[in-house]
Amino acid sequence: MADFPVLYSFRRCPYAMRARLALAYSQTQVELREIVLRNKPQAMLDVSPKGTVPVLVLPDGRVLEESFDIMRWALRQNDPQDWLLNSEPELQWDIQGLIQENDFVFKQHLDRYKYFDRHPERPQSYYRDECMVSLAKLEARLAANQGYLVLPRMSLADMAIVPFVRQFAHVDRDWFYTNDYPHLQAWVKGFCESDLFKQVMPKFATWQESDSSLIF
Ligand SMILES: N[C@@H](CCC(=O)N[C@@H](CS)C(=O)NCC(=O)O)C(=O)O
Repeated sequence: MADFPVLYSFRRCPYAMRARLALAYSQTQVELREIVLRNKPQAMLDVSPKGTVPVLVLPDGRVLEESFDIMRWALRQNDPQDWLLNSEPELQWDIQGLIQENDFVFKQHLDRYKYFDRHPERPQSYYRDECMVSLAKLEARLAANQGYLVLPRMSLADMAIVPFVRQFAHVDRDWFYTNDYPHLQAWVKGFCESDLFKQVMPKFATWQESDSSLIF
């Protein structure tokens, strides 16, 4: 299947999810290889020894091994609603800043909140409060931009970050949907109910080296 890019992915991983969202939105077809993190295929490690998903292998042999790079690559192929904000270049730094905070600050706290039993030095509520520092900033942005993060319309930032906030919401749904963050709740709910989200979340069978291709 040399003509299609190959995407190594793990269904529930929020990084892989954001890559699949951008690929689906841009209508870029790929050969999807669903992996198990505990048993990564050698074919993936051969092209990307760091061993994280997502990884996108392009037909010309280039390897993209950061989810944000995969998103940007996909949107450069086709971006019908200008998620890249090419029409507002001064806001592109804003997107970068939001994603940096998400990936390097919020994600650390999210992991501790989700797997609090592995971090017994503090109660779970402490890790949740740490998450809320980042989430309060998102709530303010969503309130100011009619339900979106950067402009009153969808952008790359929304799609790159909402899979992580969904994960946060699902740690304790009752708490999330009864807290004082109505815009955050509506944003996550709208995402979970969207056709695009459903499109990237079917149950993929795990890829075996001998498998025929699954085009996504
Ligand atoms: N900076 C990477 C992070 C990707 C990442 O950490 N993915 C996790 C899964 S959610 C992973 O593959 N972890 C390796 C492992 O658990 O063995 C990106 O943006 O693609």
